[in-house]
Amino acid sequence: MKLDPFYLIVDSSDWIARLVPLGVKLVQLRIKDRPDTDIARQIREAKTVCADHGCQLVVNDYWRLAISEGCDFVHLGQEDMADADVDAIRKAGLKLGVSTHDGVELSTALAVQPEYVALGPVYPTVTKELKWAPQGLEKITRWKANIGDLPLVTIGGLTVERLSGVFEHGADSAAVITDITRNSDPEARTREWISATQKWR
Ligand code: TZP
Ligand code: MG
Repeated sequence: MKLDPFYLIVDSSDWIARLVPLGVKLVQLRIKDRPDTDIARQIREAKTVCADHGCQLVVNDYWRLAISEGCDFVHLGQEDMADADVDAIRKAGLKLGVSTHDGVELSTALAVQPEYVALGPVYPTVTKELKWAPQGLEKITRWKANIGDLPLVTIGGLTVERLSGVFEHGADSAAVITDITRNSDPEARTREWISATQKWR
């Protein structure tokens, strides 16, 4: 499968309603520590916006709700994978993306035949406390050599200015939180991402 080169990650359905209509084609709803009822409501809202705008919605962590709400793509970290019922996810027809940081995690990820593998953090990130040091650009090339045609998502500290670096090193898609959601003009920055990723689309 082919992934859009611009992978927006946000922490609410409000962000999705605000930015997806600008032309975002791949978005992850990544909400932490909210009651299931609230997550379910936000998934429904996000799903409607994404359907209206031809955008692929990926639900982070909450795979049971993703199934019950009729979504078609989930993203899981390594810890989530340990708890998740991958067979149930597959039986429900959902696609799966998995985070990786080292070779062992890559093997774990490849064992479930995911639709993409994510590698990060490429650069330092303020979004998440990670035990992993920044991975650097060369590791992108190694990861891509390992996974072949499987799409490689890169994440962590990415900005418009850093896009050429990740794509030239083998990334298929660049995921972003901070450079957009903490920008003084998130709409304008989203448009910059869309146009900057055009040549890898
Ligand atoms: N996993 C590795 S880095 C990261 C996640 C979820 C956050 C990346 O976000 P940002 O804000 O674009 O650095
Ligand atoms: Mg997770």
